[in-house]
Amino acid sequence: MMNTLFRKVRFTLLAVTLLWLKTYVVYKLAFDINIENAFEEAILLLNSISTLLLFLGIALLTDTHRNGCVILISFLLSVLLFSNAIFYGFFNDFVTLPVVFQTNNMADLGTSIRELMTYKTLFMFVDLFILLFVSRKFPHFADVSPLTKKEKSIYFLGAASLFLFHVTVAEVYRPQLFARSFDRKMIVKNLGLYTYHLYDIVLQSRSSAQRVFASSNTFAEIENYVKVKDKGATPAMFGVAKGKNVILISMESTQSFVINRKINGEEITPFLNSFIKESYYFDQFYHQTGQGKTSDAEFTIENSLYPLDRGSVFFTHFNNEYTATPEILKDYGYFSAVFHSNDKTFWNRDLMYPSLGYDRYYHQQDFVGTQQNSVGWGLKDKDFFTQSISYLKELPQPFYTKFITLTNHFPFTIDPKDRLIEEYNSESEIVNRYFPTVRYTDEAIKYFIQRLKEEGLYDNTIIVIYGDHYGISENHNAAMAQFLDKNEITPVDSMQLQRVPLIIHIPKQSGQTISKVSGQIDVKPTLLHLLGISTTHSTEFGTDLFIKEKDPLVVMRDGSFITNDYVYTKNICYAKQTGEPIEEQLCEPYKQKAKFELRNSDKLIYGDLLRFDPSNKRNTGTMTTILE
Ligand code: GP9
Ligand code: MN
Repeated sequence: MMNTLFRKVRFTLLAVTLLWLKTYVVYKLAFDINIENAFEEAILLLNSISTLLLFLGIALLTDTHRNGCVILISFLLSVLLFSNAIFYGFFNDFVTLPVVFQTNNMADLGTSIRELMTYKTLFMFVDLFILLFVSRKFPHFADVSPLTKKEKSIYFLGAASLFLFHVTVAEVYRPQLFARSFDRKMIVKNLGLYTYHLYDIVLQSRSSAQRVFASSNTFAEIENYVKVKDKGATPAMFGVAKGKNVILISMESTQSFVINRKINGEEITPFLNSFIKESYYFDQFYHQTGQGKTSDAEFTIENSLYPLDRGSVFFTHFNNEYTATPEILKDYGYFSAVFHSNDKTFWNRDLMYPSLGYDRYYHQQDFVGTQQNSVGWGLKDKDFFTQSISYLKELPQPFYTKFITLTNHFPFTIDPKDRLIEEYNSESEIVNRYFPTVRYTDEAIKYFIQRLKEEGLYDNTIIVIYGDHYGISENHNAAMAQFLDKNEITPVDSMQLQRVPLIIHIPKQSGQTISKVSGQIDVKPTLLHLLGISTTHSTEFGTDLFIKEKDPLVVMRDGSFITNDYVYTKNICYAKQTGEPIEEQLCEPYKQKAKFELRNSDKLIYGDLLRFDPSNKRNTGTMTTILE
């Protein structure tokens, strides 16, 4: 009987084998999965077999068109694999369901995706041609006679047992695998890409249910947690910028390693280097973004909450109730606006900004874009600032405004005539091109500040400049090691590379460099305090940057963290000074705290709990207004 069964399923098994091998090759070529020993390599090699047997087994349930069905399922799974490879090349991460629904972002990703398309992409579909060929030329091999009930049971019981066996081995080897949904690399490495996607579907349904079951009690619990955090302000700084205008500048993909550095003898950020000298500069400030990139930075900076571990909050929870900075400032007579020259729907901004309390969003349609003044996804930064200024000077004051730059975006292309410094010389084209685009944005900001002075806005405006997230991913470690003059980029170096500049310029203050370990989550309370607004009764996870903290902790979205003495990343505790691994126990208390922080912030978002905040008198329920 086994013989007849084999004859009936061998075409399906051929498809499984081809896809299995292809998946492994993609694991090795497209994803950066860290393998520590032969056992891990074996897990990686075998992890997709059982799910592929189950998925492709669906074809065995049909008798007519069975081979077509096998090829169709292979094709769909190949598309999934292929999308992950492309997405990974760009975001260094795997696709999640919320990301798939961000399709209106995908159109704009065109230029970046083309950059990632190489000959490798062709190879992605080679197995399908083999299957087509076999089914046509060797109909005898591709036998489609129906399986008996018993045969079906044997096939599926076999595949399901293999699946259970695999999940058990993975869970024993790496306990709490399912509890760490934010660690996608870990899940793919141990359970395989296809099981990961099944799990992602489970997560999605669970998070949708959370809002329905959330209650004001959960909010009270979280509020109690947040209350015991340090809500204080430094008396010397509280209210120093009371009533002043606010300008936030989001610098695309700008990391701290460019500050005060030169290539080929030339400064990369000459303007910022000098501006820092007359501002408060935070040189141990980290981005905390996840898959939502720029939008996550915006979210964290204006809400003092963590972004989510999957997707962008701008997409998944734009309808929630928030108490963001623009909304709070409304009560103090501020008018708020955002300036960004990309399509208004990118990152779902047109729907999210009203929920954050913004009065106006100046987007692509408000700017005049031509071939000459645009690059990549929108206006060149300098033209963006030029055109924005004419709107800005007409705004009612005091205003709270945010300017999102764009030129320094992957793949870092620039008009040769805008190139103020030479490219770098390393094996990575991306790293080489990065420096001239950063240099360009630096010049654009210099020009903007100059224009603010000319318009008489500079002296009554507080200016906050921040880097949104990394621009150079770990895929370019070799070039980065060359740039930083190191033998290699260690895990601790990688974490240190997550520092982004934060500059706060307060009129008539000379500022200073502050080396407190801090993150984007700390910006909201800091800014409110500078404007003389207390945060005692609002729900923030961050701490005022001007407060001296004994033991500061910055938590990254993937659960890793940094303190004064330790760096915890990829499940290993390191001494920050030496970069050497140390006893896990030293990181343990922080690890618990980090987990607790993320869990509480997530609960708040998934449950839409700020709707229960009694101090949130602006509670308006569901947001329906769309800003034009
Ligand atoms: C797009 C801009 C860049 O509007 O904010 O987005 P990113 O890809 O950096 O998140
Ligand atoms: Mn960005």
